[in-house]
Amino acid sequence: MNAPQKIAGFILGLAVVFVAAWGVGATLGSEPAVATPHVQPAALPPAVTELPAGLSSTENGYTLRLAQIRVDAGRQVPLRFRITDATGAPVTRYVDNHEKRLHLIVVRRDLTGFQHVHPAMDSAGTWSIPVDLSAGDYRVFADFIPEGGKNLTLGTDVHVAGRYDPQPLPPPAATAIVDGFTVKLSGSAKANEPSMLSFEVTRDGKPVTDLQPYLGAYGHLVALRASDLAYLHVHPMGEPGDGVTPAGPEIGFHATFPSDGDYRLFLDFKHQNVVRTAEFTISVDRGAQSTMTTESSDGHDH
Ligand SMILES: [Cu+2]
Repeated sequence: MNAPQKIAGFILGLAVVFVAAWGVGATLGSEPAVATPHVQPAALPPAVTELPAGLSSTENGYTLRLAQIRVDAGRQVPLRFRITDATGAPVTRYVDNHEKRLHLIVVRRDLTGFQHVHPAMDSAGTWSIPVDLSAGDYRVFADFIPEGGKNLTLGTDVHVAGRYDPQPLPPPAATAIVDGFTVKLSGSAKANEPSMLSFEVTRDGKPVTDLQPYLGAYGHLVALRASDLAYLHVHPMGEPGDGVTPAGPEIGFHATFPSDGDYRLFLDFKHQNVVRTAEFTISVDRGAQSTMTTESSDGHDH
């Protein structure tokens, strides 16, 4: 044995002794002094080990690469990018997801200027789409399934030169108005628990019951964490033509928010061939951690 091996052996020995002692202590001490009767193991939130989507430009070998990371402000500015695989080659084969090969979300980092678009890809694997950009830093998300892979959302920034006046996040509100449509959000969200969000669409006080299918559902929802623009995968409840899902006025979604705090919701819905986006700020509660204190009202789901 050389010196490092001896030291390593000594440390390992200490560790074994320590663990053994700790085990004895834990066993001896597991009477009332250690037990905490109010906290039941079932009340603890499940361990969330995966980071939310969209925080990284590269994952599982796939990388989102913009042709330019600095562009000029303007309307219909061409945005070009590639998704490359582990060998550095552009990915040209994708699996349709929500009726598209790739969904591109562009939003300024102050959560204004949201755009959800579907770029076109050339045979070399370069995607392009015109987008509207004002001065500031934008987050660009590509949401796709590479052939033979799993669903990924990669995110990267594009910088737009000019004077930037960042907007404050609007406070949480249950109602959003867009182009004469009123959209009301109901449902509360708790961190690390499946949450149900329901949106009711009305116009001139009347329920809208002739929504059109958009991306395989009556609505498409993107949720972004305000603090870092983490991107949540949100799933619509039911789909057009399944015999049970109405074409409005209610549109329902499931989501699991990875933490408490503010999130911005962007609901796309289609009516008379126009897609509109209703935007909301939602404050997500701590959830499981806070339910350790006894709550008297149960079965309350509004
Ligand atoms: Cu899309």
